[in-house]
Parts: sequence; C-alpha cells; structure tokens
Amino acid sequence: MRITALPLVLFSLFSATALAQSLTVEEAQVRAVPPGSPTTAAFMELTNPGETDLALVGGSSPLAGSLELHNHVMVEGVMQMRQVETIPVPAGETVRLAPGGWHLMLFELARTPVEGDSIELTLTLDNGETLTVEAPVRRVQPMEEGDGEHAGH
Ligand SMILES: [Cu+2]
Repeated sequence: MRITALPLVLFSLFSATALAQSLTVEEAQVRAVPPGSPTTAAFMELTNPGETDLALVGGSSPLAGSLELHNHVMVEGVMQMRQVETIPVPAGETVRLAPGGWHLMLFELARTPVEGDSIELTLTLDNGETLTVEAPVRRVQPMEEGDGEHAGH
C-alpha cells in the first residue's frame, strides 16, 4: 500500500507545481554555433499571465558551466552586450528574448550545440520558482540592426 501510494503523492506534487507556474515559456531555442565555440545564446518568449510583476533572475543548463542574463545596449552609437541582474516580465506582458536584445548567455559549453539537439534550460524567477524547458538548437539569425562587436553572437 505504501509503495503504490508513492507515485500518487509524487504526481500530485508535480501537478501542484505545474498549476503554480506563473510564467509561460514559448519559442525557446538555443543558437547553433560552430565547433569549438566557447559560448552560445538562448532566446524565448516569456509571458506573465498573472497580476504580479515577475523577473528572471538566473538560470542553468547541463550544456553550460555557467549561464548569465544579458542585454544589448547602445553605447555611443555602438551596440554592446551587458550582463544584467534581472530580466523583468511585468504582469500581463510578453517579453521577447531575441537577437539584439535580452538573451541568455551560456558559457563553458560541455559540447557544441548543433541543429537537432534539444537543450535543457532551467530558469529561476524572483519568486523562487524554477521553470525547466527543452529548447531545440536552431540556426538563429543575427540581430537585424547594428553591427557592434557582439553582432552574430
Ligand atoms: Cu550575450
């Protein structure tokens, strides 16, 4: 009895977690990079359907030794990449992580992500919640505008 009850307990815990999930993640993808590249980037759309402002505060991936939140900013006419503490996702809004803007930066890659791979990404929110998504590896177009030193990255 005790043994058969266990999966039910686990199932209800997972259900509770899923119901409590406060951000939805769509279009998650990891950029395909040439062999030997030390870094890659991940992009996605984060939607906050709730009434509480949220923010991404960190993340991790089995692919990467470390993961940082980044943004691109214009500095004296040149697009530069900056590490940021948070990526805000205000209540009722969708925030797009895309080339030339917000993105996740993956460092110390365990292997080269190639098209067809699926990469696990775990996102940490400021409310303590974590979201895990599977992101396919795609060839992502470089940012449409600007040709700063981080273009194509
Ligand atoms: Cu970056």
